[in-house]
Amino acid sequence: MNADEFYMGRAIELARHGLGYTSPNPMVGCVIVADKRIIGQGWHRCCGEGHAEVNAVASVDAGCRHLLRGATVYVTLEPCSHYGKTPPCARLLVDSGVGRVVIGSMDPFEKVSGRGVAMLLEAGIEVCTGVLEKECRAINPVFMLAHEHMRPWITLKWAQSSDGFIDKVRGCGGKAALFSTELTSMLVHRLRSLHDAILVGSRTLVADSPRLDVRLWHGRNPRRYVADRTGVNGLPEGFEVLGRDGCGTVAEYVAGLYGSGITSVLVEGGAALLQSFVDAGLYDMVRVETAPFSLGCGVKAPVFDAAPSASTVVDGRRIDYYGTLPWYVRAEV
Ligand code: AOF
Ligand code: ZN
Repeated sequence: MNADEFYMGRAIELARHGLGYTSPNPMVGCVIVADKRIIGQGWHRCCGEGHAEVNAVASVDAGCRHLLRGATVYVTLEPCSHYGKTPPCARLLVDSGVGRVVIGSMDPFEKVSGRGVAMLLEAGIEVCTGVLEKECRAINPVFMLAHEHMRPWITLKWAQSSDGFIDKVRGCGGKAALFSTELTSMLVHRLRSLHDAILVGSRTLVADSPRLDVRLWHGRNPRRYVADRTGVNGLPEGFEVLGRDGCGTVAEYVAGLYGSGITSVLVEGGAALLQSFVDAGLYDMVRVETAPFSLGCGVKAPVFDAAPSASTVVDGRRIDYYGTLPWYVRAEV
């Protein structure tokens, strides 16, 4: 590991502190080095607030500010060049007089995408790109995918009995079976807090009245959407409706969500809606929790044939993950 990689590694650690609070913005970390010492560091804490570079520059001690001139800045994502909710970071770095900027990954956001680097180069700053690029991209799987593929990251999630039934009540003579425990529910609430939106089918919503919030975890509640092609009666308040305009395929749901600024969606059921996503191949990660008992009857879980990418057992429940696991999910297994 060389010095650039060492300091970039520190910037990556800092970036990860933003988990759960930056979306739809990326997690970004920044370290400022002068005379082989870290004189400033920061990360993007929350969407709408200062970017990583702003926080890093602000953290430099009054007695060290003169060291900014000629300093090296390590940042996990290309500094922005646009006026969004905050002014451009590339301009801030130019005005601070830094001598060199080391960048981990480029920003795929169309308003930045290369313009941040151009702004720095025009000002005569030395720019080095691609340091720990893979690791820096991996901080933000959702942000990268959403901007590169113009659709939200899609997680499918369900819980089932050991004999593959998903439904607790209907079709089983009213017998309720709780697949999850308090601890595994907490993990689900954590997963919810890491998505911009939750999507459920309208019949599931009316039948189960799920709250779909993050009450067992600290974090942001996702926006709640219901897929309702047929105009089901009695939908609860607080849900945005998809599919009423005749756009009722999962691809159309996903396009509608992206159009509303959603960069990640957790699909929580019912079985038919989940199956449509599976059949369309529209998912990035799938989480299946299997309880250690059988139901014998009920609604069949989605048919999904794949080898898990990772598995774990919590409270006797097997949790299988399929597809791509972001670092903050891999940390759980
Ligand atoms: C950076 N450093 O720490 C972050 C960046 O609306 P704004 O002003 O918050 O801008 C959001 C965009 O800025 C976001 O889509 C992404 O392209 C970039 N995020 N850039 O230089 C940061 N969070
Ligand atoms: Zn910025």
